[in-house]
Formats: sequence, C-alpha cells, structure tokens
Amino acid sequence: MTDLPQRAAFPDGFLFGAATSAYQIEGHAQGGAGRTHWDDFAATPGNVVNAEDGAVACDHLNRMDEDLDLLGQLGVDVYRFSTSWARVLPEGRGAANETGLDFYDRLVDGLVARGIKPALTLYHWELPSALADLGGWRNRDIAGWFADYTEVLLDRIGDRIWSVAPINEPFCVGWLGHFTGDHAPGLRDIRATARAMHHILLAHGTATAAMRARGQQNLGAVCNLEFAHPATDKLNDRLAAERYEAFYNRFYLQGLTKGSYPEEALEGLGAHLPAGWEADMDVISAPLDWLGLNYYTCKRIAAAPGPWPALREVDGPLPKTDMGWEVYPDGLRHFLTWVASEFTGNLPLYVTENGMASRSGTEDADRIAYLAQHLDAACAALADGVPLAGYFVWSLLDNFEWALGYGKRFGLVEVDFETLERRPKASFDALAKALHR
Ligand code: IFM
Repeated sequence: MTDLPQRAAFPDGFLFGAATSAYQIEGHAQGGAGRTHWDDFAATPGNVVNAEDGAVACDHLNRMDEDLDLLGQLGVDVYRFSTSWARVLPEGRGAANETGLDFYDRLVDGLVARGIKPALTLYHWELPSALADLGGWRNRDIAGWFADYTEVLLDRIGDRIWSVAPINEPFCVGWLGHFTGDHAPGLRDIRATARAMHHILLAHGTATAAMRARGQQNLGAVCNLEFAHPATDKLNDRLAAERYEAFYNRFYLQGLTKGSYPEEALEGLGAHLPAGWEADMDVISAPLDWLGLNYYTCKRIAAAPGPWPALREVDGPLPKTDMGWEVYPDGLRHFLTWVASEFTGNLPLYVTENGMASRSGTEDADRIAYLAQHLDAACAALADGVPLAGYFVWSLLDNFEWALGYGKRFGLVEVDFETLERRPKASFDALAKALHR
C-alpha cells in the first residue's frame, strides 16, 4: 500500500486539516434550523438521487463530540467547517435561533479544547428559503443580508475563530445553481447566473468589510478550480477550453484579486450583469489574508454549436474516481504555481479541499494513493517556491454529496447511514500516521 508523505516532508508550521460543511453532515431538520433552498430542491422529484436530503445526514448535531474526538485522533491542526445561515437565522434575517448559536459555540469550544484551530466558512450552499423567496443570489440586497448574518454569528463565536472564508466555491453557487441547474435553486437561466455570480462576490466583499471593521483576523476566500484540457489541438476546441476556464476559474480569481472580470466570460455574461457592476469591484477586491483552492480534477472541453459558452465536456483517458472525475494531480501543482504567479503573489495559499469519492469502504487504498499523489504535487509546488501554508482533506466523514445523495463517499471515516455508526477507514489511519509528531 502507498505511504502518504509524512509531516516532516513539509515546512515547519505547515497546517494539515480536514473539511466538512453544515448541510452535508449536521442533520438540518433538527435544532430549530430554518428551511433552506437545498431542502426545497431535494423535495422536488428528480433533483437528488434517491430523493435524499440533509434532514438527518451524519447527525453531527447530536454526535459532535464523537466527531471532534475523531479529528483529535487524526492529529489535524485545523478543522474547516461551515455554519448554516438558516440554523443561525431561520428566516435569513431577524430573530436568531439560540439553539443553533449554542451548537456552534460548543463546536468551537470543543475544537479549541482539543488544540485544533477553527477555520470557519460562512456559507456552504444552504440558503434560507425565506431569502430564496426574495430572489436569493439574484437579489443585490443579499450582500447586506449576508453581512448582517456574519455579524450575528461572529458576535457569538468570532473571538475563537482562527480564519474565515465567506463563501465556499462561488463557481458552484453561481453556475451549478443558476446555469446548469444541478444544484439549488435549480435554475437554468444565463441572466440569473450572471447576477448571482456578481452578487456572490459582492456579498464576499461586504462580509469581509464588516469583519475587518470589527477586527476579525485572517480573512480569505475559497475557490474551486478545474483544469480545462482542450479536447483536441484544433483552434475551436482551444478557444472553448479558454471560455470554460474563464467562467470557471478566472471570473472569481480575477474578480477577487484584480477587481475585473475576464473578457472571455464577459462575452457571454456581460449583457446580463447588473447595471453599474463595475462600481462594486473595489469592495469585491479588497485585500485578502489568504486564498484557498479546492482541487479535484480536470475536464476535456470541445467546442459545440449553440449559444455562449458553446462547449461540451468529453470523456478523458485517465483513471476516474467514483464521481467519474479523472485523477490529475499535475493540475494541483499547476494551479498552485499559476494562482501565486498570476493573482496572489506572496499571499499564503491553502489547498482547502482535496479528496476522492470511492466505493472501497474502509479498505480504501485508492484514496490513500489519491491523497499521496496530491500531497506530492503540493510538495512540488512548495519546491517551486509557492507560499503554500496548508492542506485540507475533503472530507472527514462520508456525507450528503448534494444532488448525488449519500452514495458518493468522500470520507476518511465511513458513516453507516442506517445506524450512523462511524468507522475510520485505512486512509484515516494512514493520515494519522503521517501527521504524528
Ligand atoms: O462535497 C463537495 C463540497 O461540498 C464542495 N466541494 C466539492 C465536494 C465534492 O464534490
């Protein structure tokens, strides 16, 4: 079996972590949380495999201590978790749910007591339904609602939080939610997409400004990046791959760090952006303390007839994970060096998510090999001079994989969704051994 690179192979102070998100593990029907657009999306026939939802998920709400003990056994330095807006503010605005705030308070205390740094994400996709009713990410007012939620939450837990990222994977919120319709709210509308993409970044900016004003430290952003190979060397396919890369990767990276959007994205989205969007770009590109990259795979992109972006994905030759995603660790090294050289310079970078879905249960040699290949790619980027400061595995637990339900298992720990029993996998033991001091 492959060995994982050991902690000693990384610079002093390099942080290792595991990541989860609220809706995917907590059990959203419990503890006074408000309804979210993921509950609504999942309740609509055909949207989620087996009509599954996050009502119980891993029941982390009631098993938090056991899960924090697992993190302690794993030996991670930092835990990346998210809070649910609707658990804090069931209607998205107005009265807070004290039970929800108490839960997050205990979670943060539990991490601190175990010597684990709490890395908070404020939004990992479960928008309160009451705000979806008002247009959700299409409504510019969401930037203010989001900043208000941020304040309520940080009033309670901000004093013990190590880092904050406002929004996980803006691409997925904007594009999968509003263009392909694969995620809540399930729209397929280019105008909604353009507006959501911009308002997501505006909300990032307003929340960041509110946090700076209150002295909150270590504020960043987390983008998911996908390497786009042109399906062939033909010019049309190369241009299609550039368009894919523009709306997937550069729209957010360039918006956040340079205050502009790429031309290849504006070709299709520019006409649909809200009037006067340019005036928001200073708020959007206010300085960050770090940037996080979530990385899993690459895609093969070919030109296709039809309206912008006029492309399609084609099958690739590399071994695939249970998501059907090609395993391409070179993409991680590429993105780390490219993001540092093109966008962030000396700013610390983190791999805030990396991992694979597998059907191999607790004997997951395939996951160990995947993690080893990507940790090697991270080491290569460090050797290239990239200021990489940490790496997080997605995910601690098998969990609700959104529209694909509970069948896609990303955890270092197996969860039996009948009994909710946790069983550490071989990858958990391998990582624990690699991280041992
Ligand atoms: O499960 C998701 C997570 O919520 C966001 N990043 C990708 C993971 C795997 O698809």
